[in-house]
Amino acid sequence: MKILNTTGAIALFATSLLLTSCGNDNAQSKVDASTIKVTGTMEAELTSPPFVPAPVGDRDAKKLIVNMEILEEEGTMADGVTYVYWTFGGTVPGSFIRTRVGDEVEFTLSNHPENKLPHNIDLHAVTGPGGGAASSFVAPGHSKTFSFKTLNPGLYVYHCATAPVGMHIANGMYGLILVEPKGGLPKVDKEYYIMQGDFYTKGENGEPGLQTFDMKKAVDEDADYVVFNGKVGALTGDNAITANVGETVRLYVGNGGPNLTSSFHVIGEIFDNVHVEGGDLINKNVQTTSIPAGGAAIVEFKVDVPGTFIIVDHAIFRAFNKGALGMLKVKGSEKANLYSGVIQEGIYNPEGSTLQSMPGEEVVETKTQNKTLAESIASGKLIYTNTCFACHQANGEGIASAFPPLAESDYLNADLERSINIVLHGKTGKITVNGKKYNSVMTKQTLTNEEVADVLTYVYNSWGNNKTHVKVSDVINANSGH
Ligand code: HEC
Ligand SMILES: [Cu+2]
Repeated sequence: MKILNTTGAIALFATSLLLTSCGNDNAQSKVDASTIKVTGTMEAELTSPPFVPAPVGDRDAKKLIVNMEILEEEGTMADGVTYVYWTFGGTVPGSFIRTRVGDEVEFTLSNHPENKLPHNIDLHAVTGPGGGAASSFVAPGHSKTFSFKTLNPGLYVYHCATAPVGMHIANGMYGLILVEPKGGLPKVDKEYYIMQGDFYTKGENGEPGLQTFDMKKAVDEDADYVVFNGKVGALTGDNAITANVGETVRLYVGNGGPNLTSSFHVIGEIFDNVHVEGGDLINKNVQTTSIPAGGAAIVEFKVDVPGTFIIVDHAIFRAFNKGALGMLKVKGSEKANLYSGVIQEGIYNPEGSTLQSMPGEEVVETKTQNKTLAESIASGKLIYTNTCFACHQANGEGIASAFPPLAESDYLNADLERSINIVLHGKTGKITVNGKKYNSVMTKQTLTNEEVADVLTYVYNSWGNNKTHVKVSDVINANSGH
């Protein structure tokens, strides 16, 4: 006990020393950076999300040429929903820029001749008026060049700052610029680029067709979509980011806003390190990190077990109802000592196996066999709301690229036995529903045969499906392979 205490005290003391010396270093490196000499010129590699350019490593500070093109173009917001995005480099978020401290960045911003509006760029990594905005205002068919020296290491947001600023940001005009310290950030196995943004459309979430920007909703901060990397499903299914068991993953996470703060979280992972607000302060063992609009964070964690890890804004309705949901797929062998999976499954029934009630209360007789269609549907609806709703959504519409629809599902209607088995045993692997591919995981649902019959009866008798009345005997037969 005593020994432990002493160690703790030494550790504390050492940490405080470290912190103090770090603080000094920072003050120093800030002063130093302006005097760092550049040697040679190189063109910056720019990448589209979720990818980032190669690390700077131990290269010297250079004159770094960045050529960024602004494009206004129609893209997909969600299944059946399109939107005219304004972009830096053709993607939302814009191209990732990677520099090191002391670089002299020569930045050329070109506004494509087919664009309709003037734009500019404010880089939070710039020390200078408007972060460059004042020198980069550019009309369609023109380009502007300005240069700046990177003085502070960190992860910074850039965005358009042309009036109405909120509207330019809301249409997707933001991205990240990383300024690595001298010698670069520590090496990791996988690095990815994720940026959250909120979108405001004339139609409600999911309303099909080309949607235009809604200024009133934007002012009211009443977002229709909250997404990672510009659209629903940018990081799910086949677009998921990947890693292997044992690897260290570093995520450069930004938040373009325009309005909402992100409660960034990866379900089933703990961030070993978070560079808080993208700066030098490192917090350890973090569950959820807060990323303000116009801010960023670097999160790092080692992936220890295989599986699909869901990336969310933990303001959770945004994840399941507005699109802020991504996936990290980790491959490798199971580590039962770290995570067992289900060891045993049993029935938990604290009231005993028969239905009980308080004295004086009338015992409602539950009919277990030979329910009418209407009774099955009514009980199935309750089960659906408690069990299936979170993924397949209120009207069986599902979530693009993540959860297939049950409404007018060709897959569901084609094969009753297969559907029963999916509900009984779960489902993983590639399937195609109404022409769209899914490759995800439906967990096993813990339901009685009767509940399976009822919930499927409800599903089959809703949303344009084929009106099958599923009986308990169908469930028993399907389960035994008949
Ligand atoms: C945790 C999320 C989740 C829950 C809860 C869930 N499902 Fe699914 N479901 C999925 C996913 C994901 C797939 C696709 C699996 C794949 O890609 O292989 C799927 C596939 C299906 C399919 C076949 C594909 C289709 O669209 O017709 C049916 C039928 C289905 N689920 C019914 C249900 C029912 C009924 C419930 C409630 C008892 C339910 N699911 C609960 C996620 C879920
Ligand atoms: Cu703009």
